Amino acid sequence: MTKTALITGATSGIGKVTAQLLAKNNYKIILCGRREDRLNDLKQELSKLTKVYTLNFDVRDKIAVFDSINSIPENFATIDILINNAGNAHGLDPIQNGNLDDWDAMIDINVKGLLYVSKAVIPGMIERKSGHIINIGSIAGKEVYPNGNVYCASKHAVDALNQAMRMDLNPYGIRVGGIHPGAVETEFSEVRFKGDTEKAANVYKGFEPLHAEDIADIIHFVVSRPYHVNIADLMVLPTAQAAATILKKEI
Ligand code: NDP
Ligand code: 8X3
Repeated sequence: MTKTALITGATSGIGKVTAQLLAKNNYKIILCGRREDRLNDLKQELSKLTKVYTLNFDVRDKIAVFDSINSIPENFATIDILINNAGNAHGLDPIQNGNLDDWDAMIDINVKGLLYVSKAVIPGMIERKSGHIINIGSIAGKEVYPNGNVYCASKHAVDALNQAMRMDLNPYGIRVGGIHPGAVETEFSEVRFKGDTEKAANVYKGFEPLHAEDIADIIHFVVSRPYHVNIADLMVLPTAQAAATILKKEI
């Protein structure tokens, strides 16, 4: 039977390419994000391949999250797969210089947003006693690096929540797994550096980073395993990266 996947952060990077790959593989897709023009463009592109529905909400807005998810029409309402991908880093400053708005954004989007969306989707999974939740963490959720403070804390929280969800949802046959990428070239660094494209491009100079396609391939692999297989935790790095700050760069 055709499965339905709800993907947060589907307007860019890992989420967008995952939507494209799952659409090619015949999953029905619910695309989520704030940038409505991008949602509409992607819907138009993917509708040639599969059935697509869009939800335009900010994961920080809990009323919008619940209203949006509760408004999903009947033919998309059975969410088999939830990909909790929306998230970003905001700033890269030592803790003493940290910007409070950046801190709020990272905690509110990466942690609370993931919780709100999960809370809205999980009841249907519990009722059906089936479902699969993929939480996109980060190498920043497995280790801490200088100036990464609050972003790392938010992704450590995602790692903890991934483990906690797997335990709490175990009685209901719901699979839960985390994927933790290292450096992936997306809009991530542009967001972190507030639109400074040169600074963002520099992050990926001198080595081959992961591409969004690499993570999308892995997400597709994870969600297409037979039901008795749950890939619980995966860290995926570019070959040039050994740890958050250990990169073999050709200069
Ligand atoms: P992008 O910036 O390319 O994509 C981020 C996505 O998140 C966008 O679709 C954006 O959509 C969405 N998003 C951001 N804020 C909100 C919000 N408040 N409400 C709803 N959606 C939001 O980055 P990536 O694809 O790289 O990031 C995807 C995930 O992967 C993130 O969780 C990130 O932390 C994680 N990650 C990324 C790594 C990397 O090196 N790139 C490495 C490890 C993990 P819109 O703006 O339209 O709302
Ligand atoms: C994104 C990768 O190394 O900037 O999560 O934290 S890193």
